[in-house]
Amino acid sequence: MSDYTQMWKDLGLNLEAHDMLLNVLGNAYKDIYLAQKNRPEGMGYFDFVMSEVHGLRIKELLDEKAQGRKIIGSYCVFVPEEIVLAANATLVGLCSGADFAVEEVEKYLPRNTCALIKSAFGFKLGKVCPYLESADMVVGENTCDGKKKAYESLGSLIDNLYVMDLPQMKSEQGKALLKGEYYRFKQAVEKLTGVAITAQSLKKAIQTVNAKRTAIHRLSELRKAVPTPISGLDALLANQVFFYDNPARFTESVNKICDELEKRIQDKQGAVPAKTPRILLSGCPMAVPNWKLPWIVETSEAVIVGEESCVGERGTRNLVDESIGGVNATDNDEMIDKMMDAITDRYFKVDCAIFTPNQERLNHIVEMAENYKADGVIHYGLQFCQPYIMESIPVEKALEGKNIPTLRVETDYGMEDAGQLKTRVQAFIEQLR
Ligand code: BJ8
Repeated sequence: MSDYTQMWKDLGLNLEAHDMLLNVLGNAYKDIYLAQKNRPEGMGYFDFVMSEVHGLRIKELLDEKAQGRKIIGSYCVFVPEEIVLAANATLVGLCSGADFAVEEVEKYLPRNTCALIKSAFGFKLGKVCPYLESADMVVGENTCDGKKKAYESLGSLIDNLYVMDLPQMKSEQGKALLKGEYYRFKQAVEKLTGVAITAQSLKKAIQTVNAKRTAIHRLSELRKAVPTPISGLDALLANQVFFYDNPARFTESVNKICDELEKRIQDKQGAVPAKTPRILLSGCPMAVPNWKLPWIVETSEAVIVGEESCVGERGTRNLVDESIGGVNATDNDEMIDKMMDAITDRYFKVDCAIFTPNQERLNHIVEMAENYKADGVIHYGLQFCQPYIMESIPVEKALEGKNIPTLRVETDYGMEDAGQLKTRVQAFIEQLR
C-alpha cells in the first residue's frame, strides 16, 4: 500500500488511532478472509479493495472532490443513490462494524445503545473514518428510535448532517411521506452540488444503480447451487463493498466473479463439500469489519448461502422501473415525477424491522430459506436493537411453521462472547445434520 499519511493528516484523522484500527482490520482480514481455502480468483479484486479501503478509494474520492464533485455519506439503505448520482455526486456508506473510542461514545449515548450506532459515534470521536471526514453531506434517517435520537447528538459533532424522515407504516400516506422526503432530499442535493437533476441524468443514474443490483442478484442466484460455489464470507464482502466502490467498477467486478462461479458450478466445484449444512443469515446489517458471526458459522463446518439483511438481499432486492423516460420524453418535470414515483415504489418495499406491521419481512425470510435451500436460519440481532430483536420471535414462529430450524442470536461487536456463540452455533449445526 502506498503511503497515505499526508492525506489522512489533511483529513484531520488521529494518525495513531487510525494506524491501530488499520492494524486490527488487516489482521482480522488475514485471519478470517485470507485463511479461507478454495476461494474464487475474482475475490482478488475484493481483497485489493479491502487493502485500500482507507487508501486508494479515499484518494479517488478526494480527486473527485478536487474536480468539484460532492461526496455524500449515509447510514441507511433508504437513502437513494439514484438521486445522488443524478446530481453528479457520489454516495458512500458510513455504517461501521467495529467498536471504537467506547468511553468517549458513552459520554454521548447510553451504554445500552446498539453497537452499530455506537460505532458511528466512535469513528467520529476517535477521528478514524476518512469517509466521514471526506463527506460534504452526511445523511441520517428517522428509522429506529436509537438512530433517530442519536442523530440529534451527532448533529453537535458534525456540521453537515441532513436528517431524512421516514414512514413507519406501509400505507398510502407512508408512501406519500417517503416520496415527499425524496423530493426534499433531491432539493438538498441539488443545492449542495449546484447541479439541477434532469430526466436524463436521473434515468442514467437509475440504470447505473440497477446494474449494480442486478450483478448482486446474479451472484445471489449462483449461491443457490449445491454445492454453493462461494463462501458466505466472500459473498458478504461483495455486499459490503457495494457501499464503497465506484458503481460501474463494482458491477464489472461482481459480474466477472459470477462468470467464474458459473464455470465452477458447471464443473461441480463448490466452496465446500455438497453435504455441508446451508445457513441463511437474517437480521441486523453487518458493516465492515463485522465478520464475527459468519466467521463462527463457516469455521463450524457450515456455509452461509444468503443474507436477509440490508447488507444483503433486503438492501439490494427489487429494481427501480427504468422503462420511464425514453428518448421521446419531452416534459422534464413530468418525467422526473414519474421516475421519483418509480424510485419511491422500489424503496418502499424495503422491509426494515422499523415498519409495523411487517409481515412482508416474515414472508421474505421463509421464501429465501426455501429458495436458497437453507437447512436452517440464524437470526442475528445486535444487542439493544429493539426492532430486530422484537421481530426475531415472529420470525422464528414463521420459520417453525414451515419446519425450518431457527437459532436466535443476540450479540455485539466484541469478541468476549465468541466462544459461547461458537458452542451454540455448533450445536445448532449438529442438529441440522
Ligand atoms: S433499512 S436495518 S440500514 S435502519 S441495528 S441502528 S435498527 S438499533 S441499522 Fe438499518 Fe436502514 Fe433499517 Fe436497513 Fe437501529 Fe437496530 Fe441499531 Fe439498526
